[in-house]
Amino acid sequence: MTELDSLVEAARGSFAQAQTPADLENAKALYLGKSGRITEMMKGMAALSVEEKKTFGAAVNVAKQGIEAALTARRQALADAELAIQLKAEAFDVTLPGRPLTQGGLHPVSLTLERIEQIFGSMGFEVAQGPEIETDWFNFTALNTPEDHPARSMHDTFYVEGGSEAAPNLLRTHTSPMQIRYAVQHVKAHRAAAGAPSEGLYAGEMPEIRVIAPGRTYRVDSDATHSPMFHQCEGLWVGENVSFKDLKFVFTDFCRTFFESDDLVLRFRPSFFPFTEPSAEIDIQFQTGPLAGRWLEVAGSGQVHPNVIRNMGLDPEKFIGFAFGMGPDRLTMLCYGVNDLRLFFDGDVRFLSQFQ
Ligand code: 2NL
Repeated sequence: MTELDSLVEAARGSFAQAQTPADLENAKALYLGKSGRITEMMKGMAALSVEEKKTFGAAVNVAKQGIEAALTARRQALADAELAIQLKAEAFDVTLPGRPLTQGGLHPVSLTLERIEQIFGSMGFEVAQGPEIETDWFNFTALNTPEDHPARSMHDTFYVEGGSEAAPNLLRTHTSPMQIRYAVQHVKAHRAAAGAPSEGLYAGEMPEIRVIAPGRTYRVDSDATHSPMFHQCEGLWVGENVSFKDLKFVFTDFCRTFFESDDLVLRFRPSFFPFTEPSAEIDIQFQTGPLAGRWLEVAGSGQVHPNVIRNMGLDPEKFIGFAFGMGPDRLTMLCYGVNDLRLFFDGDVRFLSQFQ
């Protein structure tokens, strides 16, 4: 073996020992670098004769190409090994079962609202929805609420920008304003259809107003049983001959269907609301089950105040009716035995998923 052959062998050997690209580049420097063995040999050729240069130069070139080939091969081998390690680290098992998609569902309060709408819908009530930012007129004044009523204070109501001092805007404190809007529209449409003048109180023919207004409402109040945002569903039935008897029938039927309890009984307890006269709280009592025997307050109600009938554009000598208001959040708590209202609005999936 010539000296050049053993040099190529030695280079191959040290390249093979290099375990990283950096090791390999260091080993390369020993042979092909500025003062590497091959480079030194080429420099030394200056002293040789022309003939010697030819033969020795050719041999050195062959050796240099051999070393370069070994270097290239080792570089590739190290790169392949590195890629193999990386692929192994990033590998995933395509045979693993997929993660199941969790299916969402309606919020428990939405389920209650759907049930309320369905039951009253079956009794001929329309569902009216409208603005949550209201005017002072629709939220208070039209509902016969006096100027100095505590509900109108900054402590109890969220006032918002956009109105004037005389007619401020606010977040509605109940859904009654929507019933006023609905009634005014209803009266306008039917007096036009009857060819009656559009001014003054209406005392002509008109189909009955039968409507419920479900939705979000807002009051400055926050503890385990009060949330600054809560839900309400109000109902209104106005006609020429609608009485408390009808209210009792409709609401009894509603409660028995809603709570799926045919022997449930109702009690009307005298109360006061500015928009109704007379007014009553409605209590229910289950005869069986975990809540049996206790009176539970579920709604406020009453005969619509003549001033409110007037603000709908109707003549109170001709039209009469009843209204009620209930809290779907509280009804949902009763249905499922939930004791903290705030759970409904925390958005915790562990709680909400129990209602699917
Ligand atoms: C309650 C009390 C009530 C009404 C709401 C009403 C609506 C119109 C006219 C007259 Cl447009 N009244 N709504 C009447 C009585 C009671 O709610 O405690 N709600 C949770």
